[in-house]
Amino acid sequence: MAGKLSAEDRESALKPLLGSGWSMVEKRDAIYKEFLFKDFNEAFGFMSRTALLAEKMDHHPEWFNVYNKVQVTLSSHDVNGLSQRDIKLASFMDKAAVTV
Ligand code: HBI
Repeated sequence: MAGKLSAEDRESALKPLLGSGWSMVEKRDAIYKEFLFKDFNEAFGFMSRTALLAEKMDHHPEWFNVYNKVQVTLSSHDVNGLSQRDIKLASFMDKAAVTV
């Protein structure tokens, strides 16, 4: 499985995510985003679709949900930092969040 994001990856793939609401987590090589939905039904639909991809990827988010809010942290535990898997999952989540 590929390793931690290279400097080039961070410039080309991570930077656009940081420009679309994701932010770096303090003291961790991880990214964080808070998603807000109309209600719980939409939030859970987003989580359900994400969960299916996460399971298929064998790569899972760290997330917290209360009602219409989903707080997400992504990092690759096996490389102790960000990998392309996190980029893929974050990009999917951004799309899934607007197609509930
Ligand atoms: N999810 N975010 C994340 N990082 C991992 O390293 C990871 C995972 N889900 C499952 C998984 N690894 C398995 O390959 C085992 O390492 C648990």
